Amino acid sequence: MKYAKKLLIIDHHPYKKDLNTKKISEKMGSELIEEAVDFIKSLSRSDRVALLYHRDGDGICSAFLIHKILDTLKIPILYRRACGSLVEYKANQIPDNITTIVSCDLPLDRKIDESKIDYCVHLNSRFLNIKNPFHYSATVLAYDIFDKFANLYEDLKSYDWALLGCLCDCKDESQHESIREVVASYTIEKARKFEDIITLCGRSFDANLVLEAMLFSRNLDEIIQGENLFSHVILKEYKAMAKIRSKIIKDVEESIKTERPIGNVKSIIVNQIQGNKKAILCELKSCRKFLSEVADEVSDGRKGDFICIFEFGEVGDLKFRCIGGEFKVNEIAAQIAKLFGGEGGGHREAAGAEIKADETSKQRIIEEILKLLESCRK
Ligand SMILES: [Mn+2]
Repeated sequence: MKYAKKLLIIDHHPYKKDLNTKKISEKMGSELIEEAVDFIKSLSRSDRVALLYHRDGDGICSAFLIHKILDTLKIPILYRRACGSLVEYKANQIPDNITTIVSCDLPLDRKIDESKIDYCVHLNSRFLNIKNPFHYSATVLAYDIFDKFANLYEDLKSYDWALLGCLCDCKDESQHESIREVVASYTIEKARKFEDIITLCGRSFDANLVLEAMLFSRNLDEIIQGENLFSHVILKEYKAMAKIRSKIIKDVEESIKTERPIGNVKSIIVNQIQGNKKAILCELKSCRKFLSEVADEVSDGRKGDFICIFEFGEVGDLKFRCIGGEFKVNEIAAQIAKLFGGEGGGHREAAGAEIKADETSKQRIIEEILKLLESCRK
C-alpha cells in the first residue's frame, strides 16, 4: 500500500486521534490556518497532488477552492476523487506517484497510518477554539486559506461564490462575516439555489461532474443558469432529481402523519420519547440515492426529534439526524456499525452507517437503535 508523503486534511468532523507526525497540534485558530497556507506554499510544480473530497456541497466547494489555488500556483492535480460520507478512501487506488494528498470534508485522520506520512497539517475546525465547530465547515476553512491567496492573486477573488457551498452545513448564514459578505453580494436566493444544485447533484448524481462544472464556470450564474456545457447537464439532472426528491419527501411526511407507509415508504415507526419529542424510523424503497437529502429535509423543523431514514439493498444504509436535541447520532451510527459490521459515524447532529445486513436483520436493528436512544443522550 502506498501513501503520499504529505497530507493536508481540511475537515470539521469530530477527530479520532491526533496525528502526531509533524503536525503542530498546539497551533490554534489563525496560526493553524497559516500553517495550512504554508503547506500549500511549500508545494512545488514537481509535486503530484491527489484531491479527495466528500461528495456533498461542502466537500465539493472546499475542493474547488483548493483546486483554484493550486491551478493558480500551477501545481498539478493528478488524481481527483469524490467519496461518500463513509470515506471510500482506498489508499491502494491512489496512484503510486502521488506525493501529496489534500482531503476536504472527510475524516481521513481515521484512515491514515501515520508512520507512513512525513508531514501532515490537520486543519480541523475543532482545533480553532470556536463555539460551534460543526458549522465552521470544510468550505469555510478552505475559504480562510483561499482568502490569503486571493490577496496575492487578484484573479482568484472572482471565485468567492464557492464559499456558498458551506450553507448545507451552516444553516445560519449570518454566523461568519465572510459568509455574510459573500451571500450579500450574490443574494440569498442565488446562494440557496447554488447550494441545493451542487448538494443534490453531488450526492445523487455525480460529484466529479459537479466539480468539473464549477471549474468550467467563470461566475455563479453560469452554474445556476446552466450556461455552459457541464453546468447545463448538471442543471437538467437537478430539475429531474428535485422532482423525485419532493415526491419522496411528500410520501415520508404523509407516512409520519398517518403512521402508515405510503408510496416510497416501506415501513414507518413513530415513537414518543421524552416529553413531546419523537423518534421517527422510516424505511424507504428504491430511494438510496436520496437518503441523505430526505433525512435533511425531514429533520429540518423537527428540533430535538430523532430521525432515522434507511433502506436495505445489498447493504443496510442508514442516515441519522437529531438537530438541537439530546442524542449524539454519530455515536448511535458508530454503535450500529460495530454491532452489525460495517462503518458508521459523522457529526453529532447528522451521521450515517453502512452495515452488512439485509432485511432479515431489520427487526433487530430497529430494536438496537431504540435501545441506543436510551444510552446515547448528549
Ligand atoms: Mn460533508
